[in-house]
Amino acid sequence: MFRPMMPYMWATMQSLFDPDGGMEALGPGAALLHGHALADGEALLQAIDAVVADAPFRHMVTPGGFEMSVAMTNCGAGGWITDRKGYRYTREDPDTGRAWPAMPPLFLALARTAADAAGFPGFVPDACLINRYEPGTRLSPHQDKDEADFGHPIVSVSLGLPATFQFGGPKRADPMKKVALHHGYVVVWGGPSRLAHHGVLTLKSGEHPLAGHRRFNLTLRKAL
Ligand code: MD3
Ligand code: FE
Repeated sequence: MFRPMMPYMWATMQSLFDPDGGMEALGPGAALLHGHALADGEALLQAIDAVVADAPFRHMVTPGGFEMSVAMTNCGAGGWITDRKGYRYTREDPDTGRAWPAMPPLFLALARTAADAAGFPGFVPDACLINRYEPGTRLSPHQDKDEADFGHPIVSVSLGLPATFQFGGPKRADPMKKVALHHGYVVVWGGPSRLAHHGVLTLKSGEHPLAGHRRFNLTLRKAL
């Protein structure tokens, strides 16, 4: 009898057969590295817990006054925030008045190796936004334009429950493609894909062995 595999089992098997994870082009300058973060899954989740002990997750408010369904926090020299005044990077956490927690060395190393593999050598991020999704939450399509220099790529790391990610082109009306982002997947967005519109569809319920009913996403950026 055919028994469908859970997505994380498939990702685990892929990594066993192909420890480098295999690379798939999603668009010009955009590379999906299957399982690049798989071996570090538990350590990454522990590092997130340590950041959150110092800078708790919170639901930020958009300039238009809407509370975001995705909970966020940051680590690194800079952190991305939104409030009624707008979107921007700050050096202090507005909720605690302290500097954002330091970037864990594991985050730096992972961003560097992923960017190297995708053809953006020597990437050194100074900001990491940590997004937490629970079933029913989503991130509507947007562009990431708050960083000082779009010449640097963005490295994203997916952990926990899978999500359907959608991405288009530089214009809002450009057609969107969908791609499933599983635990351990890393995507590097550089070159012409850096200003692509993108979003995350409503998270479906489920249970991940390491992350429970949650999805986490790290976006590592050179923002300042
Ligand atoms: C394509 N995060 O934090 S990661 C964000 O899964 C964000 O939480 C999503 O969009 C998430 O801004 C998507 C993939 C991603 C991140 C940044 C990009 C794709 C991107 C920047 C430019 C183009
Ligand atoms: Fe984004």
